[in-house]
Amino acid sequence: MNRISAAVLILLCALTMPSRAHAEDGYELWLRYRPRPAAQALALHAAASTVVLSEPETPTLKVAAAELVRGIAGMTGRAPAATTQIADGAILLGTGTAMDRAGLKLGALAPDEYIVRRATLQGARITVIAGGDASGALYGAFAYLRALGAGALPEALDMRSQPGTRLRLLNHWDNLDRSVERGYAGQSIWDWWTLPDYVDPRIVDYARANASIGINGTVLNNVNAKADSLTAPYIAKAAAIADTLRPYGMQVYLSARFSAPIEIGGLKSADPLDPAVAAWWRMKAAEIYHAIPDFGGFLVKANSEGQPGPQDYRRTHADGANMLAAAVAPHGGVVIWRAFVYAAENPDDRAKQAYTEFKPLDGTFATNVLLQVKNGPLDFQPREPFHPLFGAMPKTPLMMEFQITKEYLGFATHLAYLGPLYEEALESQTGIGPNATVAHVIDGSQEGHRLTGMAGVANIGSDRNWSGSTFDQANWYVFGRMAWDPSASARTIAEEWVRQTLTEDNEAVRTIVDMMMGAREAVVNYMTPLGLAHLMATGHHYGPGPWVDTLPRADWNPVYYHRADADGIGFDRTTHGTNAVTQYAPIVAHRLNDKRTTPLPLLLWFHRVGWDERLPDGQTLWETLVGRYDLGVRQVTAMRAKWDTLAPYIDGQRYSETAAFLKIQERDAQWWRDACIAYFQSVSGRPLPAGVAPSSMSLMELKALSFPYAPGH
Ligand code: BDP
Repeated sequence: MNRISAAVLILLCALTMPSRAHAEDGYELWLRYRPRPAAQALALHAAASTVVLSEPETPTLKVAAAELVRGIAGMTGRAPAATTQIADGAILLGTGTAMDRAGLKLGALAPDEYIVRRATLQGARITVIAGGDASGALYGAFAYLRALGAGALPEALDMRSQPGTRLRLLNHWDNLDRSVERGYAGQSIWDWWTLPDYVDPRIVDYARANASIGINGTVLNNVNAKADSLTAPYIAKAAAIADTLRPYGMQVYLSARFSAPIEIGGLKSADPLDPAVAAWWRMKAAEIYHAIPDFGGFLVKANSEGQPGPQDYRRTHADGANMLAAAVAPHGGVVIWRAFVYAAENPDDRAKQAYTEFKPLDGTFATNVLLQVKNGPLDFQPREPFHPLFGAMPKTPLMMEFQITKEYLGFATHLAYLGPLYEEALESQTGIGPNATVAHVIDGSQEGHRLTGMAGVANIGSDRNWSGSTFDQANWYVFGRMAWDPSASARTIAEEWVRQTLTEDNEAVRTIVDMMMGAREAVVNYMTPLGLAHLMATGHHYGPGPWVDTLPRADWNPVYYHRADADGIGFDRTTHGTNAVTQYAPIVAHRLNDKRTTPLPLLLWFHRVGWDERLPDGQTLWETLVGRYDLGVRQVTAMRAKWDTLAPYIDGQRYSETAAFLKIQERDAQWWRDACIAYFQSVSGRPLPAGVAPSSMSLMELKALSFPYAPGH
């Protein structure tokens, strides 16, 4: 006992005190490194007493070592010393190559891959944290700390992991005035005004958080881009951010406005086949790489929602992408071209348009182009089927685009853990081969691509808690973990996050994980059950607007999506309707073309169903629909009740904020339910099923609600 420092004793005492003693504001995210139980802390003293680098220090190894010191100090009360001596209890940190030279036979490791295991070197029992490269070592350090945080004993550790995708990117929809499109967590964390002279230290914590979950790149600016981002002053600002992120293995990317050669280059055209345009982009790329040698590349939203693009010159998306790809190729960069396109002039089912445009281009893209496809064919709805492009473009690397920020799922105040949504998309069977899931398309294994990636539209802002709410941090977390392993389990990741972020009490963990796992389904139920979509109010997308039918474009109106009338509801996308089903592989199309074999959660996405038609359980569609709305409200009420039991386990600030947000969510769920039932009843003319309460507000009152100052818009 005399070897236990006073600090440890203090920490051990602290462990017996209620966790409420810590004031927590969420800033530390999942990297809290709180004191470990005594037995584990003691084991760590023995097994993690020093940190030794296997090779000369690089900026990345330096931050990896610093993180180990910080984490172990937090968990045990004693910081391991940095030494150069191999002795019992050392953590040897570095690349596998250096360790092999030192006599450890680790074998070849891929870039970003890591091994964490016990080993004997020079007669000493040590822990090895080895990476395929320095970033691999950094990921290994975080994996080690994560395992300890989950209760692992240091002697038992034996882990090896490599990422399933190469580009694991956040997409910030951040504007140069620091507003964030669809952002609900304050202002942009990029303070363009003071950059590059002042770099907010917070950016270091942003980088740490991302590295801890394997995110290795970030697109700094909105896909609805300003050309100004590509001017010299803004390149210098981006370079300052890149310098800060680089040690953490993160690369910077920029959204490029296709018409930039005209707007900031003085050219008359942005035609991708015009040699002067191509030359301008080559020059621009060289200028960027001069300032940011490891610049990742360009993300492009073209010919979508009014953005300029190659089609303005009667060129194809491939012409545009390949011209930019040629500009960044000499520097090792990529072009990430978005498939989120739909055109006002095109009267075809909007859910079909991306496939219609891109499928014929398969095989025509340059080798450094990735096509970034949203998880579903519409637009980040609470539930959509998987996007039919997954599996339909075998010659093109397809990158997944998820939305982490909850534009269509109640902003930051509604609790909706997105792990199940991501998991549902990733484990969807594309039908192009046995067990050919979307995850296997994304990770390149299905079609043999080495260039792979996943992007998440960030929910990060200047709010102290980064994401606008405690539980929205979990969505950032699960995105990173699933980008690393697209086949990972949403539940396992939720539990991992809860233990690091909120509490380790087993009962409380179970309760919270259950809440999280059911939350997205509750949102689906009170907003858009049974395959409905896009019933949100106009513009800001908060709250119900199923009645909206006045917007200039047909496919901006909720009535376009639900198509409810006196007979029934739903969008016929079968072979008798818009034929969208045939965009899927035949085996999938066949199943979705038939009401009886379409999964109930997607019924109205693919089919038009009469109000009185009976579903497999014997209830009519009308009864089922109303029942789902009621269920959604009850599910939120149940979440609130569960959260109420957790006060003893959660620190005051995060507990009460979540409690208040759940109250908002319950009120909003009721509002959604009331509005949708009242509206659909006005259309269906059916009486409310027995025992169902009428809406507390009239349809007229509900329609009159307006929120011109909703955030993020
Ligand atoms: C929609 C958003 C809009 C984005 C667009 C996109 O409402 O703000 O610009 O997606 O992904 O969902 O480009």
